[in-house]
Amino acid sequence: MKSSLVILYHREPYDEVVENGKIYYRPQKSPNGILPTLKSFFAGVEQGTWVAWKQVNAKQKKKFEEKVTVEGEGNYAVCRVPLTAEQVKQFYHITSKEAFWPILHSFPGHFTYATSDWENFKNVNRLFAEAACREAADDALIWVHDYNLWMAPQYIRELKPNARIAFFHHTPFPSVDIFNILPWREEIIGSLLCCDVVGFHIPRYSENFVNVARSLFEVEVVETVPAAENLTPVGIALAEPEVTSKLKYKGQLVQVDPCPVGTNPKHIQSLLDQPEAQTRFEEMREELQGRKLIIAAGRVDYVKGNRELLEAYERLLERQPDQHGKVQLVVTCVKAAAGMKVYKVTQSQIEQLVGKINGRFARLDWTPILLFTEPVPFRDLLCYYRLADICWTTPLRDGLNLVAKEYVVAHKGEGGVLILSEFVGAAVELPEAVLTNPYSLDRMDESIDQALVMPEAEQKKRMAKMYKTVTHYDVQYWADHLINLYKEIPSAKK
Ligand code: GDG
Repeated sequence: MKSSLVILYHREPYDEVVENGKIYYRPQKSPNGILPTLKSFFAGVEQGTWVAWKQVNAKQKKKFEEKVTVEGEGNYAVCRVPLTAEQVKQFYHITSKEAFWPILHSFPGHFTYATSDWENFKNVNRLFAEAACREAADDALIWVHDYNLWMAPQYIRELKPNARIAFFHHTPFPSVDIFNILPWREEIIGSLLCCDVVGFHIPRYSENFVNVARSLFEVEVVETVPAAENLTPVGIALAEPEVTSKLKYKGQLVQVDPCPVGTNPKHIQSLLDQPEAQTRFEEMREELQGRKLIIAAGRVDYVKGNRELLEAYERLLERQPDQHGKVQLVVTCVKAAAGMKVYKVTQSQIEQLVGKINGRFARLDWTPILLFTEPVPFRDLLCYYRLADICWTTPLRDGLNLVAKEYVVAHKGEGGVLILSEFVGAAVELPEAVLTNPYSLDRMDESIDQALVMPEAEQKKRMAKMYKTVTHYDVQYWADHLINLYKEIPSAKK
């Protein structure tokens, strides 16, 4: 049976477990982030397909062309696009991360052209498109995720002209001057304009996309939404005076849709309610010995602002010796996949800084920073959130930032302070956070000082508002919004 919904995402949606020499595809043990959300789209679908890549050696290639299903999740199959180590390195670690990632995050100084292999990138994208089209019904909805599959929509359109194609960008989308640095800009935007819907987290990114498209092609703006009506989906005027919602290119309509991803508050709450979580929470509270807990969670990435955060913490300990022994910073900074050359420097910078700060200020009874470089189990991370007086989130640029929303959910609107960089998508939805500018040392210092002394009543007031936002505009809201939007795409293209 052909699939009515095909999702293209670079990661596989299961845990691969080997027992007695046999491979089992099990539902993920610790599901968090975006994967469970995307899988939930298969709920009302008779047959769906998920397409991801799988690194294999040349001999294994044939074997991985078979589809697999996840135990207990029978209404969709997973197609693996078998890629060699060299293809993965070029497509994912080099072209995507050394050329596209810095541009998307407005770091042109980090952009590297020489190492990119555009032809390999296109070949990999073509393999994804071919796998999707093999499985898709003629008018299926094919939903492509993120910049490392930028060229897939064009190949899908060539292979299946009647398919309904949607694309979602998880990253920021930069301004014209930055995006147009990419030498392959026409091909990328040309491919995105083959979609029926192109989605972004916030209007600033969708407006940037529209401006880039207009700078390169004869694109007609068919519909705009003024600020006054731009109150959806997050209930506040999302920082743009006017938002373009429909474009026309070569006679085809392209819907441009900003809608930020949400978290799953029910899942988070159910994990926190488990007796094991309660026990863990109590253990952590005891270990903390009455200190104020500051949590900073995320991945190793220069865009995430870890260095700026650690330097601000060092300045805090210099400026306020009375805080010694009274604050505890916990940094979960999950290291990048091996072979990601681009993150090596950032990782060693973080480790050195933590070592330096601990070396300067530690006492027998107090280590100022606890750094985890391996992922902490999600339930433990939620306990840290719940216990933390402050969540310190200071990316220099970030598409949305789920950590900020997870922290708010874990606190159930009952106090705690979220310090949030102005340059993350979530800042637009959460103006009640203590907004900070990670490029300004003064602003970074002021915001941590403000958080440390914020009266409980004010904490509760701000948190209550943010809790209302994140629980209303949760992942279900995002899913319903997109499902309704996709239903409106005409099923047969002219
Ligand atoms: C991309 C965009 C956008 C963190 N430490 C641990 C851990 N985490 C989890 C958090 C959260 C996830 O990782 C991080 O999500 P973010 O949204 O903050 O960032 P990216 O991974 O960069 O995601 C981003 C997102 O896509 C969605 O569109 O928001 O802007 O860059 O869920 O909880 N999880 C566990 N242990 C850890 O130590 N288990």
